[in-house]
Amino acid sequence: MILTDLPTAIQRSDFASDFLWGVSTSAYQIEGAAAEDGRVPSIWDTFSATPGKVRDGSSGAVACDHYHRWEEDLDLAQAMGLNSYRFSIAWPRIFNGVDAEPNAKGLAFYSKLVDAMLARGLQPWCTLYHWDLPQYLEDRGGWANRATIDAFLHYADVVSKHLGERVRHWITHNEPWCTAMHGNWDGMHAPGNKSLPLALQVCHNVLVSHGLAVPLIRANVPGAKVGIALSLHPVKAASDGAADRQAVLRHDALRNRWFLDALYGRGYPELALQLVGRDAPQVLPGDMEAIAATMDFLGVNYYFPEVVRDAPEQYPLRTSIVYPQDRQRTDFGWEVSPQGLVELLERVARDYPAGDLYVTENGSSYDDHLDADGAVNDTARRDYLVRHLAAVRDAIAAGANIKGYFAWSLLDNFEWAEGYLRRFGLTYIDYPTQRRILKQSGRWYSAFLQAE
Ligand code: IFM
Repeated sequence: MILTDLPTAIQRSDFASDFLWGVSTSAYQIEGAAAEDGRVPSIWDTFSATPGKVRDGSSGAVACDHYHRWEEDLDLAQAMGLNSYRFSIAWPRIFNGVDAEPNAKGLAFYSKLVDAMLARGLQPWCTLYHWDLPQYLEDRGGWANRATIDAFLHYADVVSKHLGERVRHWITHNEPWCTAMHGNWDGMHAPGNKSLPLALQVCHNVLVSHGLAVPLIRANVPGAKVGIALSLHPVKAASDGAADRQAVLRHDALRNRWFLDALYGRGYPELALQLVGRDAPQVLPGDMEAIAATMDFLGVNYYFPEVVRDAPEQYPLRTSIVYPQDRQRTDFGWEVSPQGLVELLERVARDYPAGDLYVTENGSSYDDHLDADGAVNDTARRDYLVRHLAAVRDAIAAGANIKGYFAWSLLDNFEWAEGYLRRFGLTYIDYPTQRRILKQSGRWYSAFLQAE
């Protein structure tokens, strides 16, 4: 069946029959139950409790109460017709101290969650680190301390052994740019530091922990596919001028190539190293080889392109992000550019050809409201979804090896420094009652997936 009321004619049969259709979530953003069953504080509990850090003063203490409502949430994902589900493990539920034994209750929660996914025909995609570092590790220097690499490997070892072959797809880290740069350079995220050298060291250590985890997970889980999810942005020049076009190269070198080049065995880009100079991270012998561990897939998280201009006064990139007036934007102010996704996927497929590609996040934030009849008519998000699926289809037609798409997100949730002010869900959460209401976008995705 072709759905005729769509802005762009698109149907599931445009994609391979084994294409993965999913949604993404993360532990701190949805689970709540922050002090239950032995969970200890993460850096996000500390950060949220610090006045002025989260815009509406909220935290993930309750969030979507998914820790108690997980069955309903997985039922919803199944009813939508999805065949995969991306979630993350809360590290502070698994270990409550540096030398602690694994917390059986924490492991049991994810074990039953994975079993419930499998029972519903949802392929589990497990992310090990989606920003909720245990606070006790931050107290010892966090990701800047190489001991955290060892702690991560121990955590990855325990979790991958416990979940075993029930989980075939593993993502080590979600968006290391955000972990490193928002957490430690601009300070917008936990732990809220403001130091470029610190951020670059964190970034490096996170990537080393990724690379060392890849063979470890493979050894524990026969047949495991292991990758990472990067937040990538096509970078555009603010003008046709030569200076702005050079600015694009500098911005791209740190924003995208820092990760891609290193992961694909080319080391950190020379241009980026020149720009950061003495602030470059300490790299130990063997680190770059570890980071370049061959992955089975790359996860691409895409939201919007970045437009930059030459800005000589800005250290270290000498670029500044600009926001042209003439662009369509979400209510969050992010540019809506499906073409950006086509270009990004084509570029990654062309320049970094090894392994499969998955869009592991893509979505939009609008200020939704419940209509009088109890519906949420988020037509703009529905259109965003349709147009970005068309972009994935077009990138595949151009030769990119894309095997799946995960919409961000199943539920409205705790949007980090924005608290609950931003809604990204295909499902509306009425926070006072915790009622779940599938939005128009979610209903469209479901109809698209279940069309004959
Ligand atoms: O909510 C986040 C998610 O945790 C990581 N990627 C971007 C999303 C929207 O900002």
